[in-house]
Amino acid sequence: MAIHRRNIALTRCIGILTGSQYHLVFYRIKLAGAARDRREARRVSLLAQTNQTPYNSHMPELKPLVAVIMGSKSDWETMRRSVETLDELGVPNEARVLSAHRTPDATAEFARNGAARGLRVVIAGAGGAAHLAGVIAAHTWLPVLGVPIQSKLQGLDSLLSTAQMPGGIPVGTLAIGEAGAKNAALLAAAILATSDEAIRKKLEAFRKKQSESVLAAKLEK
Ligand code: RP5
Repeated sequence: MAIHRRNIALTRCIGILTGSQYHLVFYRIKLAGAARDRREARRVSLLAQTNQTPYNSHMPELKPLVAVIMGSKSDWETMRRSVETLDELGVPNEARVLSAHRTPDATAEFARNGAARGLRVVIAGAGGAAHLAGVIAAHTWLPVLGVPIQSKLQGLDSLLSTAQMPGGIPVGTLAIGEAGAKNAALLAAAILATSDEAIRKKLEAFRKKQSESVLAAKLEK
């Protein structure tokens, strides 16, 4: 309806234009169309960039609530703990490689669109100069959980780079390495569990099983 009204207004407007004004108006409309096409091509190419890893095919049948992002494919051995834990709790998730430094535009694009795509929590793992979680947090209101990857400096550089955010843009930072990746998934599930009963039940069952296995531990003499 709005488009129809705009077309009528445009036709009326064109009706009182001289020949050269008429061509100018259509030239401008053509330019706007070309700019729109360029924006769309750029959007598609950024998405293609983020879809290059095999990991994002995870649980494709459900809309992901949690995204597990990592700065490099070399982080996967750690970050797969997040995905495995989310899978165990039945939390729909996606995982992909995005780098704050090597793919800055695609990272910002992902962060800006995450909430509209239905994501509710982002887990970001990075090592060394680990700016990934902070950069994602800067572009979204979604809660961002940072996992410092074990690095050449034992992960201390990753921990400080992830945790030491300036006041105003928080990143919830977990432990270094695999424990952090696992706990990030548990914390993401706990955040979702405040409004999702099925996830809350899975989380409670996980805790119960964990307690039982600790109590059942037998020590060798
Ligand atoms: C970071 O640099 C990544 O998160 C990774 O932990 C680290 C090293 O990356 P690669 O050189 O192994 O790709 O951005």
